[in-house]
Amino acid sequence: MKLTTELLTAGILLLAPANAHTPFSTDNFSGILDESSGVLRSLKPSGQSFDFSPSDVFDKRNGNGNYHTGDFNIRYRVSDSEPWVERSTASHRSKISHQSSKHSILFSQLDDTINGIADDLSITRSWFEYDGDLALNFTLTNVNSNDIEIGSLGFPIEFNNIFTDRSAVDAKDKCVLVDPFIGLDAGYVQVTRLLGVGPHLIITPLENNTKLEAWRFLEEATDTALAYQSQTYEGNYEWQVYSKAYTEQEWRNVTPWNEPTSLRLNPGQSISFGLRFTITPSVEKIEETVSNVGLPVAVGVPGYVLHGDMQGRLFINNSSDISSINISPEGSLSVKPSRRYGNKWTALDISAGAGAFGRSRIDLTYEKGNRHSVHYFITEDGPKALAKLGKFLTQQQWFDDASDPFGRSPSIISYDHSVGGSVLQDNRAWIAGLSDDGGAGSFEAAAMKQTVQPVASEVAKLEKFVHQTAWTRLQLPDGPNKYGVRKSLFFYQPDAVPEYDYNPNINWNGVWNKTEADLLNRAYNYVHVSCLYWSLYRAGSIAPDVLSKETPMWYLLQSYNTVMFAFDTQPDGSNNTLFHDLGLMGETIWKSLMDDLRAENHTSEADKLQAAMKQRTQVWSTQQDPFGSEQAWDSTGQEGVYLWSKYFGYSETMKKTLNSIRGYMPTVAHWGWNGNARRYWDFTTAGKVSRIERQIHHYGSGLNALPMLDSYRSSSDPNSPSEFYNLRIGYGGHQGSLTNIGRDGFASMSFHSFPDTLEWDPYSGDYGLNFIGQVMGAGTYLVDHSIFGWVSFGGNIVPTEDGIIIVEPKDAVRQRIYLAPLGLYVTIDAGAITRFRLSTAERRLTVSLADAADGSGAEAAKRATVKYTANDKSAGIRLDGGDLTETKAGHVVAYKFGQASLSFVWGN
Ligand SMILES: *[C@@H]1O[C@H](CO)[C@@H](O)[C@H](O)[C@H]1NC(C)=O
Ligand SMILES: *[C@@H]1O[C@H](CO)[C@@H](O)[C@H](O)[C@H]1NC(C)=O
Ligand SMILES: *[C@@H]1O[C@H](CO)[C@@H](O)[C@H](O)[C@H]1NC(C)=O
Ligand SMILES: *[C@@H]1O[C@H](CO)[C@@H](O)[C@H](O)[C@H]1NC(C)=O
Ligand SMILES: *[C@@H]1O[C@H](CO)[C@@H](O)[C@H](O)[C@H]1NC(C)=O
Ligand SMILES: *[C@@H]1O[C@H](CO)[C@@H](O)[C@H](O)[C@H]1NC(C)=O
Ligand SMILES: *[C@@H]1O[C@H](CO)[C@@H](O)[C@H](O)[C@H]1NC(C)=O
Ligand SMILES: CC(=O)N[C@H]1CO[C@H](CO)[C@@H](O)[C@@H]1O
Repeated sequence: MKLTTELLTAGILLLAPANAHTPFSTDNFSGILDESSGVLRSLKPSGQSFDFSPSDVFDKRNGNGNYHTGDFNIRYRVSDSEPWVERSTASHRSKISHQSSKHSILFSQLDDTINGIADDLSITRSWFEYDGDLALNFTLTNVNSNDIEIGSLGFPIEFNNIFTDRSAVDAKDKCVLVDPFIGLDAGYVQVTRLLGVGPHLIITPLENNTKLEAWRFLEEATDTALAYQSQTYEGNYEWQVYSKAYTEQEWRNVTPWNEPTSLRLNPGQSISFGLRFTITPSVEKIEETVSNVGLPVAVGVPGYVLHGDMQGRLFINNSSDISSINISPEGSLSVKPSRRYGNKWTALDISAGAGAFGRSRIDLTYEKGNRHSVHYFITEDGPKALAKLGKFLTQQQWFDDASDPFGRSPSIISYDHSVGGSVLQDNRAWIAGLSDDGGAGSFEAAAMKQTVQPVASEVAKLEKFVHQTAWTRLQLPDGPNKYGVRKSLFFYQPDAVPEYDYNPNINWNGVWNKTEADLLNRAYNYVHVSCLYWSLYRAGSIAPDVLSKETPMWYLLQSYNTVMFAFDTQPDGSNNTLFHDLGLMGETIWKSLMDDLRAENHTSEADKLQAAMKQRTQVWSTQQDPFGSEQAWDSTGQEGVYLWSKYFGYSETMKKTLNSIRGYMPTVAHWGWNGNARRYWDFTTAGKVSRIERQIHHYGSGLNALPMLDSYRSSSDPNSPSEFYNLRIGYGGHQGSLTNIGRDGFASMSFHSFPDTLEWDPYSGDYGLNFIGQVMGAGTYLVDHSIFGWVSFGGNIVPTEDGIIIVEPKDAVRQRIYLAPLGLYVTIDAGAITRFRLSTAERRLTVSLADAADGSGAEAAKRATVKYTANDKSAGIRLDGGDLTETKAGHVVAYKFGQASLSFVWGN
C-alpha cells in the first residue's frame, strides 16, 4: 500500500497544510477520506483525473443528515419486546479519532459518533487495500449483556450523480449513475459514467455476510444547496444487509424483493460486513468483473420478463454446485436444469407456471451456502396482452359525456386504476386534458395498437375521437394555425366554465388557465397527434374495411401536416413550437410516416419532412451533447438523435448516442432494472403517486430499446461482447415496456421502486410513449452465441435434428425476425410470422405466415408487404420465387395470405 506515509514523504500533505483529510492510493485507485467523519470524499481510478465521488461539491453537503459512502445506518433492539432503535453515523456527526496502520488506510471507532449506541454495540470501521482495490469493513460487537437483534443494516452509497448547477457537457463528463442488483449474496452495485465509456465502478460484498437484501432510498433534509431528490439530483440509496425492521413497519403492506431477515448477536459476539470497490473497463465487462471477484453471475435469455407462452433460459456462472432452487410464489415459474455450457456455465430452462402473472423470484442456494436471487416478471402471451390493452383503452377508458365543458368528449382519456375511473381533474392540467405525454398517452397507445392488431370496433372509436374531439378542439382545424396542437383541453379557470365543479380538495395554485392551455407551442405534443393519424392510416391499409369516416390517405396527410406545423414558423419568422430542435419521444414513427409518404408517391411531402429532419440532425452533429430536453439531463432525446443520425449518415453522433444509452441502461438479473433506462422524475408529471423516485419501466425502457436493437441488427459482428450487451439491454428495455400491462388490460405509466410501494402507479399517464417503443421494437432474434449456442430473444426454439433450427416467435407483434448469423431481417406489415425454419446445410430459410397472430383477435389481413434486408456478409440472400422490387427500404414483395410460405436461399 502506497499510503499516507509515502504521500507524506512525497510532500503531498505539505502542499495542502490546512487539509487533514486522508489521501490514499491503492494499485487501482487514488482517493480521499474526510478528515472529520472518515467517509469517502474522492475516488479516482489510478492515474486518472475522473472522480466517481462528488468531491467538487462535497463541502456543500457535509453536514448532519447528509449520507456518504462510509456511513452506517442501523435498526436494532435489545429484546424482542422493545421497539426498534434507529442509529446512524450521519445524524449527529462528532469528530472521530482515526488511526491508520499497516493494515488499514484509516481505522475508526464509531461508537462516539453514533449517539446512544455505546451501551449496546461497539462499531469499528476500516478502510483498506484489498488486492489492489479499495475495501471497507465494519465490525459490530454486542457489548450488552442481552442478545441484540439487528433488524436493519445499511451502507449508504454516494457517488457523483449530482447534476445540479452543471452544464449538460459538464454533467456528461463528471457524473455517474448508480444501479443495484438486489441479488442477496450475489448482489452488487454498478456505478457507470454518464458518458457510457469506462472505466466504471462495481461494488461487491467483501465479507460473506454482506448480502444485498434491499435497496432503500435515503431521505435527507430538502433544504440543501444541491437540491437533493430533485430532477437534477436523484439522491442516494443504501445497501441493506437486513431489512426485517422496515418490512415490519414502513413496508408492511408490500411484498419485498427478497425475503426479509434480521441477525441475532449474542453478548460479546462480533460480526464483520464489508464492501469492495473494483474498476471495470466497460459496461459489457461488468459481469465478468463481478465473477472475477468471486460472485456467481446469472444471464437470462431473453432477459427476465417472460410472456406466458415464452421459454427462457437462465445461464449461471457458478463456482460451486447449486444445492437448491426455490421459487416464490410457489409454482409461478417452472425451472428445469438444462445442461453445461463451456466449463463455467450451467443453464436452467425457465417458463411461466400455469396461470402465473406478475413478479416471480428464483432463489438459488449454492453448496457453499451463498444465496442468489433472480427476479422475473410474467406477462400474458404477447398478442393477448395487446388485445386486452386495446379493449381496456377503448372501453374502460372511453369517455363519453357531451356535457363536458372542456370539449374532451368523446375520447380515450387518462385513467386512475385505484378508483376505477377517468382522470377528469388534476392540477397537472394536461393529464386530464388529452395532451402532453401524460394526457395523450392513452389515445396514443390505443392508436398504436391498431398498427399491428387492427380491430374494427376499436378503430371506430378512434375515428370518432378524431372527428369529434381531436380534429375539432385538441387541434385547430382551420385558420392561420391550422394543425396546431393545444397544450391541454382541461384548464383551471372557474370564470371560463362557471357551471363546472372544480374539486376543492385539489390544490389549484399555478395550474394552467385557458390562455396557457390553449398555447400551441410544445413540440412534444405533435408526436402524439401525428401518431394518432399515422396509426389510422396503417390500420386502414392493413385492414381496408376498418375505416368508415375517411380514407387511409386522409389520415396519412393529416399526420404529415401535423408534424410540419411543429417545424414551421409564423409570418413574423418566430417558431411555431419550442423544443422541435431536440430529440422528441416517439418520433421513430416519423421515419415510418416518411417512408409511407414515399411509398404512396407523396414525394414532395416526404422530401419536406426529410429536409426538416436533416436540418436538426446537422445541428446535433455539431453539438458535444445533443441529447437535451427541457430538463437539465435526460434520457429522452437519444431515440430521435440516433434514428436520424443513422439515416443521414452521421456515424460519430450515432456512436456517441449509443454510448450515452449504455451509460444509463443497465443489465442485471432483475426484471425491474434490466434494460430500465434511467427515469426518476416523471411520476411528478404523469403519475398519481407524485414523487422523485427511480421509475421502473417508464417510457425510457421501450424508447431507448429502439436504438440499441437497431444498432445490433446493423452490426457485422453480432457475437462480440459489446454487441451482445447491446442486444441484452435493448431487449430488456423492450420487454420491460410490456410489463406495464396488467391482467385486466390496464397499462400503468411506470412501477414504483421504493420498497415501501413496489407497485404500478394507478395512472395510465404517459404509457403511450413506452408502447410506441413496444410496437416499433417488437421482434424475434436468433443468435448463435459463442458460449450459449443457439438462443432466441423473443422466440421459442423447437428441438429438432442437427443443422435445422426452428423458431416460433413469441413477441407481442410477430411481424419481424432477425437472424444474426445471416444479418437477415425479415419484416411483414400485416398478419403474423408463426415460425421460421433455418437449414444451414440447405442454405434455406422458410418463413410461415398467418393472417393474424394467435390470440390477438385482430382483423385477418389479406395481403402483406414483406421486406428484407441483409448485412454485407450475407449478400446473396434472395427470395426463392415471388416478385421482388428493390427499394431504399430493402427488398419488397407483396404477399397474399393463403399462399405457401416464403423461402429465402443464399450461396447457391
Ligand atoms: C474486517 O475486520 C475484522 C475486524 O478487524 C477482521 O477480523 C476481518 O478479517 C476484516 N475483513 C477483511 C476481509 O479483511
Ligand atoms: C466466506 O467465503 C470464503 C470463500 O468462499 C470461505 O472460504 C469462507 O469459509 C467463508 N466464510 C464464512 C464465514 O462463511
Ligand atoms: C465465468 O466464470 C469464470 C470463473 O469464475 C470467469 O473467469 C469468467 O469471467 C466468467 N464469465 C463471465 C462472462 O462472467
Ligand atoms: C454449477 O452448478 C451446477 C449445478 O449444480 C453444477 O453441475 C456445476 O458443477 C457447477 N459449476 C461449478 C464450476 O461448480
Ligand atoms: C393566465 O396565465 C398566464 C400565465 O400564468 C397569465 O399571464 C395570465 O394573466 C392568465 N390569464 C388569465 C385570464 O387569468
Ligand atoms: C427557431 O428554431 C431554430 C431551430 O429550428 C433555432 O435555431 C432558432 O433559434 C429558433 N428561434 C427562436 C427565436 O427561438
Ligand atoms: C407510385 O408511382 C409509381 C411510378 O409512377 C407507380 O408505379 C406506383 O404504382 C405508384 N404507387 C402508388 C401507391 O400509387
Ligand atoms: C483494473 C485493474 O487495474 N486492476 C488491477 C487492480 O490491482 C490488482 C493488484 O495489483 C491487479 O492485479 C489488477 O489488474
